[in-house]
Amino acid sequence: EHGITKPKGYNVSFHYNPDMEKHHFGMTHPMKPWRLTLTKSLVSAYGMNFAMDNYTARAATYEELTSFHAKDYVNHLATVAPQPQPLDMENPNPDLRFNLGGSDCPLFEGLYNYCSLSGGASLDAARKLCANQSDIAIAWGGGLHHAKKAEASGFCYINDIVLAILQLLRIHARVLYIDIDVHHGDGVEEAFFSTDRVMTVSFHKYDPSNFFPGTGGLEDNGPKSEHNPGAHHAINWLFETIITRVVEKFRPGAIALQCGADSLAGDRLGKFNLLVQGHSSCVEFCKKLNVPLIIFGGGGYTPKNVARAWAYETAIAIGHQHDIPTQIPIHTPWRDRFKIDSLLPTIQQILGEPRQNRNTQKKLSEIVQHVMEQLRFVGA
Ligand code: TV1
Ligand code: CA
Ligand code: ZN
Repeated sequence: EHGITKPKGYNVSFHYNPDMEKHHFGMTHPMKPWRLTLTKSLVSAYGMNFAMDNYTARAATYEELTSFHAKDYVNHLATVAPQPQPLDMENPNPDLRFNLGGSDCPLFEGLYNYCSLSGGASLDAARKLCANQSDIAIAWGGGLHHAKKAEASGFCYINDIVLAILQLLRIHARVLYIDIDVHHGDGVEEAFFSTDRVMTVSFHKYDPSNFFPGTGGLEDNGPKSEHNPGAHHAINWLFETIITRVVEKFRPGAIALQCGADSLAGDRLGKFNLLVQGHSSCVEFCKKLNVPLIIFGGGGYTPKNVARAWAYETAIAIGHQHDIPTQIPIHTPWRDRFKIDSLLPTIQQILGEPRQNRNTQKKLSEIVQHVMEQLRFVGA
């Protein structure tokens, strides 16, 4: 009697594999694949699965992984032995092949399986869009935006987003990538630096000396060469104003949206101020653009908040955000883990005292101004 039904002629697909959550980065590591279990439990408790096509994602094949990643890197990932003990920030490993085995990217049991499952879900999602069988395809297990061609970085080993965008490019002339994780989407940006068929827009906290990965400043708009068609196709930072103009100029055939939930208030790593309402309004905005949309997860280090955001964003995708009760259903597994029984807690409930907004109006208009100038170089 949840009243959640499927809208006629509008398809949402949900790509998920419960095996992903069984993997552990280590006790003290902030990345908890278990947050996907919590997300799925909320999505199911609300009955949202009745309004979508649900798929158990398969693992990406070696051929699929090497459609972007270097073979020697993927071979190493497939064969390397797990570390006997994970390292932490106090005990770094001085000799890292492919940046693997340090504190950020530990070599844990089943790593290759974890990577292939994340990649497989995002690839399945992309293929549903390409086959015109979904209008919105969701892969919360993906969004691992820091992974490079032959290097792990920032909790990311395989860049499932790049794999998915490469699929979308088979069908679509131009793909827009948007990234609302609190960190800079450097791996996706770098992968498409020299093409004008993918525009990457990352919103993030930028503080080169104190915040990972330190890239993604305003001047970082793609290599500035007359002969590089990728120039001016990487713009960072502010949502509606910017995305509206970007879409007008770039006219993407599909949009790939990374929804890292570490930009939410109360995140263990992010230290940002967004409510689920603000974070998810980005999803709502992208949905209204009426372009095939693929949605990925990403960061998010306070599992209860991650689950709230991704469940609410799933509700937006299926168009039920206004008719679901904001009280978390009684029969939700692990309901006590949510502490506050609302799906949409207030800033007072999360932080007590809200954080000060240290972006000045002047700085914000400078950013918009700068982006608008860059956009003069984009499109026909
Ligand atoms: C083990 C145990 C690892 C505790 C890592 C926070 C830990 C961090 C840990 C951590 C941590 C980072 C750096 C330092 C660069 C390194 C999924 C000089 C309490 C997409 C990745 C952030 C974010 C990496 C990933 C960052 C994503 N912050 N405790 N590590 N070196 N790494 O700063 O964008 O969300 O913090
Ligand atoms: Ca970002
Ligand atoms: Zn992040």
